Amino acid sequence: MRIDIVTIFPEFFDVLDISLLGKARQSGIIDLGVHNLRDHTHDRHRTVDDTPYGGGAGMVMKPEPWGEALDGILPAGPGDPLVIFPSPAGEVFTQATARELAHEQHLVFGCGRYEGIDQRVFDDTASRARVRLVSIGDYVLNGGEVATMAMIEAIGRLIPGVVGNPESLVQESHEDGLLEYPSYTKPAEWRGRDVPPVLLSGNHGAIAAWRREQQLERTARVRPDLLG
Ligand code: 6GU
Repeated sequence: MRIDIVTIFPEFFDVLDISLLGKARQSGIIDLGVHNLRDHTHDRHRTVDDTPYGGGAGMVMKPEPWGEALDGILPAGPGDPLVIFPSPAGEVFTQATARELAHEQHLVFGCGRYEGIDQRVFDDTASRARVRLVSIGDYVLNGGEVATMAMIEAIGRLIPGVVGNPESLVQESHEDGLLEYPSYTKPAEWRGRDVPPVLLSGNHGAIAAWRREQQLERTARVRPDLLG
């Protein structure tokens, strides 16, 4: 998968060199390009924002640097790109979104800052590529960078070959619509706390039933909204 990111904080994405995603990049499963929006400005101050037409608080990101940056990225990648603009005004990103996006060949993330990006950037981009505005939850961040990082991690680990053991993907929170069951490892007793005896029983049917029960109990207690 090819991933391009447009941002005024390219250093933010240096951490994608490490961990599982870093390995996926080294092995060529993920091909990442990080682009500084300010490289597409042509004034002495490298200006990316201006005051809003119609007045109001804050600044709006100017369309020209965005247009030039995306002009360079969209035709260069493979096939039919999907452009994601992280935005608290977007559709909410879930595990289902991550699964869907893991099949894409070329994702482009446009990280806005300040009060937003000139609307014409979305409209112009939508005239030559698929565009989605995506939020990572009901709270406000200062910009799209942290949201992009979260989405790339959630999507990247679903790409075949990124997570070593594919079994570990199906056994976790949200994959079956429930929260994960509690996990234990050695020692069998620690600070006076025992591992639930069923897990030491060797009875695989009983273990599976106990884990399911734990998932249901935990989901009902913490996230009743998931049970519908
Ligand atoms: Cl994608 N962007 C910003 N700025 N804030 C958010 C968000 C995205 N998702 C939740 N809050």
